[in-house]
Formats: sequence, structure tokens, C-alpha cells
Amino acid sequence: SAVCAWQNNNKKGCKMDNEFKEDVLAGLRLTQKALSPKYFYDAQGSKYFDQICQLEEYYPYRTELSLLPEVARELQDYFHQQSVDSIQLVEFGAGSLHKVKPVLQELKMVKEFIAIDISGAHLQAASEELAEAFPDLPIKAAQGDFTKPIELAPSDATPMGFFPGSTIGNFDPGEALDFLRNARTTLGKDSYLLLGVDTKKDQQMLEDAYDDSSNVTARFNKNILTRINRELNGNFDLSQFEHVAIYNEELGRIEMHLRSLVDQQVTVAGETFQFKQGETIHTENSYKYHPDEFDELVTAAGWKRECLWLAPDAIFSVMLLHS
Ligand code: AVJ
Repeated sequence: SAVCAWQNNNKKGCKMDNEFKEDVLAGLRLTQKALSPKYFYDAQGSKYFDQICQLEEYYPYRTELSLLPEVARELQDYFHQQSVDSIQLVEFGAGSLHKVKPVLQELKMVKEFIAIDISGAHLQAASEELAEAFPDLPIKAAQGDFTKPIELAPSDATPMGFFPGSTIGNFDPGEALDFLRNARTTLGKDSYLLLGVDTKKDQQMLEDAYDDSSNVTARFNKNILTRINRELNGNFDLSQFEHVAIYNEELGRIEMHLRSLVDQQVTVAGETFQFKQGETIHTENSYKYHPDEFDELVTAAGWKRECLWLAPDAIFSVMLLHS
């Protein structure tokens, strides 16, 4: 196939698996138990996430997707003006590759596409489908964790990172700053970063997006327990936990938790953990930013915002950063 698969910053069946175990055990030992949202994305979790994207309540996906054709057309003009005639596009957390399609459709100067995702088999399948739609485009599918430093193959083309979907919202602001700084180092001087960032808005709209009426997000959240049961010999009883999504206004973030319905104990990889009734495992943060607020992070990380696109009612933002 036209898709070149490569391992980026981890080795399958070795470091990754052990890291999952150590991270889960360390997270469950905390007073406020916590798991990293990057572990949502096993094969099943990636499928649940695709289902979330089809929900009426989950406005970020469709809102950003409908902005992207116009964004890409304006980028095409902008890069012409800047005499940028070839681009190496690098997507972080590429998932099902839905978002890059409108970008590739308009932005003819993209000469190479590198997709990085933690969910290897899912990414490989999505990349093969993308290769059919863009047969002349060299595509690299890299299984890797973009929260760790990444090395790019040198290229004569201008590097442009692509980080849509407000995935950056999974980081707390300090981690987001680190990510932006690292991305600037990875992509190099005279590079670009096209970023999707969800905005602060009405609390009900936010909470509905993360606690949908068909309970898809609840299944997505609980799937992390199924994964722990399977991969780390755990005995979580999913019926004894409930999905919780609340907007923490003070911190400007949606929090997802799994709340224990009873006093219980659970064993994972031979270690036993106590749960009080009502106690939660914090599974995800999804930070929301006013454009001005986010721009402070951008500037602190050494980037400059070149363009900002806002969806109607400013419910989602897309921006182009220049190093
Ligand atoms: C993939 C991190 C952008 O935070 O909106 C969706 C994940 N979690 N519904 C988000 C998610 C629950 C999503 N990101």
C-alpha cells in the first residue's frame, strides 16, 4: 500500500504495555484516583470516539469540520502570498483522519502527510482509506504518543503541524504550554501549526456534549475499565460505576469521572484498591479557552498567531500559528 507504517517513539509490545500498567497503578494509588485520557483509545475506544463525533450534542466535531474547507482555502491564498509552495503536514492524534481531508482537498502544496496516533491499528486502517482518496500523496502512519518528544524526518518542505479537535484541551494549561513549546522545537524554525481549540460557552451546552442522551460518552468513559480488566487482569464491575461529566467553571474545564456507586474493592495486576461510595476516578479534563486567553499560551510558547477563525456564536476556534 502507499501507506508507510512506522514506529515513532515507542516499541510495540514492550515499553508501551508496561507504561500502561505503571501509569494505571500509579493513578489508582492517588488520593483522587485518576487515569490519563490517552488510554481511552484502544481499538474499541477509538470506535466509541467516532460515535461521539456523530452525536448531535457533540458540537466540536461538526463545528470544526464545517469550518475547515474555508480555513484551508484561506490558507492556500496565504501560503501563496508567503511563497510557501510545499508543505510537510504532521497531524498529532490523527485518529480516523476525518479532519485532514478538507485540508488536503484545498491545500495542494501539501507534499507529504505524517499522521501520529496512539491507536496503531485504527490509524493504519484510516491511513489506507486516505491513501485511496489521495493516491499521489505520500502518507506515513506512525504509532506514537504525541505527549512525548517526536522526531521528524528532515524535509525540504515547510513543516505544518495539525492539531484539530481541541485535543490540546486534554492538557492542563501548563502541559499545553509545554506541548506548544515542544511542537515548535519538533517542527523547527519557519514552521506553522494549525490548531483547533474549543471555547468557553454556556454550561448546559458543554455538559450535554460530554453527557449525551444516548450514553455513548458513558460507554466511551467506562471502556477504559474494560481495557484495564482485559490488559491488566482487572476485575472492575462496570455496573458499579457511573459516568459523570461536569463543567468546572473556575478551572474552565469539563471533567469526566467514573463514580463508584457502592463501597467496593477492585484488583488490578494483583494490587487491590478500595473505593468509597461516591468516590471517583478522574478520567479526563477538556479545557475551554477564550481566544485571548489561549493566545497568551501561544505567545508564551514563542509562537505568533497569524489567523483566527471563529465558528458562528464563537462556539469553536481554529487558528494558524507561525514559529
Ligand atoms: C478528543 C480530547 C478533543 O475533549 O472533547 C469527547 C474527547 N471526551 N467526549 C474532547 C472527548 C468525551 C475530546 N478530545
